[in-house]
Amino acid sequence: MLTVYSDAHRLQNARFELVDGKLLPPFESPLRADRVLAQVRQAGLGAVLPIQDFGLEPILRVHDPKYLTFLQQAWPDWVAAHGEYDALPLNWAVRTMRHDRIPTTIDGRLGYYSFDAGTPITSGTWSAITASANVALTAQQQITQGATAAFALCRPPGHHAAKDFYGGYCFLNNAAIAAQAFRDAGAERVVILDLDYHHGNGTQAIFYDRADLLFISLHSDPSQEYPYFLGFEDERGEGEGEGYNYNYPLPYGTDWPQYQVAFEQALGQITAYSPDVLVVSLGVDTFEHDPISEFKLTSIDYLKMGAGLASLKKPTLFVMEGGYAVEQIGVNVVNVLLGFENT
Ligand code: SP5
Ligand code: ZN
Repeated sequence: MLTVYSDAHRLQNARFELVDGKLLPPFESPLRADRVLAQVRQAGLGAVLPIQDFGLEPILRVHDPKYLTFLQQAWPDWVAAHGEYDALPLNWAVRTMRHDRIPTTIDGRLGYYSFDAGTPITSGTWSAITASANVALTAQQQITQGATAAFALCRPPGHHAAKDFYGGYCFLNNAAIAAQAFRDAGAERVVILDLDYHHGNGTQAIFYDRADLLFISLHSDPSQEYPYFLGFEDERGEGEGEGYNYNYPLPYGTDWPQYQVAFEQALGQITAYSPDVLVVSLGVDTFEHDPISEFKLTSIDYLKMGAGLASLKKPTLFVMEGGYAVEQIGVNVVNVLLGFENT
């Protein structure tokens, strides 16, 4: 299987991450992608391709132009206001407050366009996130041109980012951008299966009213886990999209036998939908030793996950999302890909 990778991910390198009331060394660090790439090479998975630049057009098919302008300008605006510290929001428009006025100054704009304070904007964020989208688009193009599978080694991740807000380490929704690019290249039905530990709230929101994209997510129950405010079982899509959104919230402590029940149900739904192409939002923060998560999948379980995905026999684009156990992130991700290839 071919991998697409760009060194530009290193430009997203925050000094700290606000977590549990502390400013800690970031969980979402450049080391993650470095380790995955090293394992791709060590396992001899296949060629590693550089990115092509697709410009802003395919990104604008998913994201709001004003949001992109905000992202592009956020760092210089923040530095002019506060100096060279990582940019974080401090205010949000909850309930009774207004969403129809976009603030003009940087602190207000950070709050308007985000949903958490755990996602720092740095000097290199814009370069890193556009490169990450191009990683997904380059891999997408390989599949459109006939490859049966490809791995987009995206960093920063994307699935928490919606049309016009960021959060959860995500700014541009790489999987959604690639899925839309498949549609624009002629695919009629696309599935995004989100296997990250956290609900893919951004991806769900982007496609919620559409029947041309089936979104299925297996994740930790949002009643007790981030992102808290989306990802429940009763979210089934709206309008034309009704019946094309499925969530499988699972409890803390979920291990492979328990996970597998939901996973196989999802595979059945994907088969019934009969997509032209499958996009997998691949987070390995379901791992038993992940530092911020509560599932219990083992490294061997990821081989079974890959084999299950291969049984669908569809062109498959793997898009890297979360996973924070840096010692094992490479083995876990590559096990999914090897399990897929060797089935
Ligand atoms: C792409 C992705 O996986 N994003 C995840 C963002 C999660 N942000 C919230 C992290 C909160 C961690 N709290 C538990 C820390 C354990 N002490
Ligand atoms: Zn996650």
